[in-house]
Amino acid sequence: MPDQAFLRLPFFEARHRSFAQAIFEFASTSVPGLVDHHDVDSSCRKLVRALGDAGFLRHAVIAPHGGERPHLDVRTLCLARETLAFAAGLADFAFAMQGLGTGPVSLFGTREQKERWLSKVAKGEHIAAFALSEPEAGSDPAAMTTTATADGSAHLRLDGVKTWISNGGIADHYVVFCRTGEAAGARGLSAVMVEAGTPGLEITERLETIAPHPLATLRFEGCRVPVANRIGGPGEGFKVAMATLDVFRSTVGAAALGLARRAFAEALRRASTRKMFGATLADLQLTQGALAEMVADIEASALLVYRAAWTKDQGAERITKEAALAKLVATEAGQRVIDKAVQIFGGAGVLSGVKVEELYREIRALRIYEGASEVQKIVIARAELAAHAAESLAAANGKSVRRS
Ligand code: COS
Repeated sequence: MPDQAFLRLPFFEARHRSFAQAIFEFASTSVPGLVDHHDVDSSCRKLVRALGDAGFLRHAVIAPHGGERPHLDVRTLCLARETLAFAAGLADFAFAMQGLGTGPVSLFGTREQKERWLSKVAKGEHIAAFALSEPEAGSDPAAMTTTATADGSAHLRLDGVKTWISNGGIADHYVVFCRTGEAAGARGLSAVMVEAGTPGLEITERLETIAPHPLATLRFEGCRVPVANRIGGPGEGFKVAMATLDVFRSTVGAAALGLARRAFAEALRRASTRKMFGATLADLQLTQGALAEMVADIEASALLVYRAAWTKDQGAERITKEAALAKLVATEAGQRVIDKAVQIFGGAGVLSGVKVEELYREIRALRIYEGASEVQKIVIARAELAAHAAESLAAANGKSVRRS
């Protein structure tokens, strides 16, 4: 579970500590029996149902529509992802997608939309998905070409292809981002909820990845949905997507942290018991150096992840830079930590079925999805350049500006 001493830091309240304890117990006792890497669809369905029955998905949506609180509590989301990822990447995935797949509704939905789509997700009765990426528009969603055009006054007609869609094929509904043409680029997109089974929505391909999760390519062809399914205003789709990612990007960092903590726990156990050169691996200074670097990476990641989460929970409207830093640092650090754990295991670390081998496959996609590391660097540098430009302008006008 998240480090006890860390949980006593002022980032957290008593409710976070009791939540961490409860989800750790769930992750240790219930999760292992629900994960079957050879049948990820059925595993995800079971995990979602179990997370819903245990009440944890109430934190993935807002109150009073099945959720626990009127706002998404990012610290709780991060604690859930960190703890579930420690147990199994697939359990983290099942939890995370319920939140990301309804994030636009929680943040921008009308009362009717919230009532319709949130409470079943909170109970684990419905599975949610977020469909932003396209074959030619991943890091640059403003370049998307899937269209939603008026079909009479009460309907939209969707045409195009979405890919890398988590829960694709098993989701009950998809938030689909489409070009509606109010303006060029980012200002001409809208978000639309499409329910599974709507004629014109087809799952064209299931995607097999190094760490198997349910992922698919979707095709929309004359797919007719009510205008009432649009989430946010026409032309606000990019803002809806980015504001949702502002909340969920730091939680990707938290998942990386959970995977890294698990790798470290495995490495500590291995280093303490493996005999080598008449001592244990842990007695060798090179091993100690690796362990120390792992701890430094883990603790730095934890601070950035929970700094971003805490800042959002204090009511900050945008935490774009903080979330980007949390995701960038924690996912890159997670990869390094897990790589070192594999090295400490030696040959046993690359055996199929060994936990560190599984972690090695699980961590890789986190440096790519929900904004690749390169995108996070762009976001961070842009924020700094904008702050610098504002300071320079203020100084030229004889004013001083304090950085937020
Ligand atoms: N919250 C609210 N609004 C936001 C926002 C946020 N976090 N981020 C940007 N916006 C708004 C901006 O204010 C701007 O609005 P105006 O035009 O009214 O000023 C608009 O959105 C466009 O913003 P920007 O100019 O920054 O857009 P860019 O196209 O330059 O964005 C990046 C560039 C790379 C930052 C963006 O495309 C991105 O995050 N890409 C990664 C997407 C991703 O995560 N893909 C993975 C698939 S999802 S699993």
